[in-house]
Amino acid sequence: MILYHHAGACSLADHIALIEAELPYRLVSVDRDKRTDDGRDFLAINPRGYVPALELDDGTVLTENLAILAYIAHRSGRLLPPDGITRWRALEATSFMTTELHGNFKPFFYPDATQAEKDKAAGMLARHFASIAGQLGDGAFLLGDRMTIADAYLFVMLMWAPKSGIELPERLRSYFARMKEVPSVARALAEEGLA
Ligand SMILES: N[C@@H](CCC(=O)N[C@@H](CS)C(=O)NCC(=O)O)C(=O)O
Repeated sequence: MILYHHAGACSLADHIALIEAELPYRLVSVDRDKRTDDGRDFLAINPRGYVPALELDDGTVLTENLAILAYIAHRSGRLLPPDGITRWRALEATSFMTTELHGNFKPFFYPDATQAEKDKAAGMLARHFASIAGQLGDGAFLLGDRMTIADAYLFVMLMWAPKSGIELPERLRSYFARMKEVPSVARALAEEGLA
């Protein structure tokens, strides 16, 4: 499989998940001009122009973080329990993060965003991070003792927060420090030149 990605972008979640799932993959990097590092037009691969995109071995291209993460879990039998409430909580948390967290980071990425837009987004992000912090229990991961797709995504959101001036609750700061030491996370960071 090929993961089309950009270093430090939300595609890092899928990269972490592929490593954790022990699925074979190759990384192809996409630049801001939508060119791949092997010289192709990324818009011909994903006309929406977003990373991540996952090219399956038969050439099918899957897009959208939630779908790609769920696919990785399905293919590997890891990162999502087969049934039980934790499976649905993991999908719930990942959906919340792809929409409410990721969506509210957008003003920090757009150079033409106003300070008022950034302030509003920062307030929403602080509320949403507090709500996620409230979900953390005693386990090492968001939903207990086993890593799920929600952890891969949460890690990226937490990595973005300080760069956007968002102060995180202490519980999320220690969660982030723990996650950085998880071998799949450390390897993904190293492969993206972020270690
Ligand atoms: N709805 C998409 C959003 C993906 C997305 O926003 N990707 C960003 C990187 S984190 C991107 O490729 N941005 C490029 C652009 O806006 O042109 C998903 O959840 O996969």
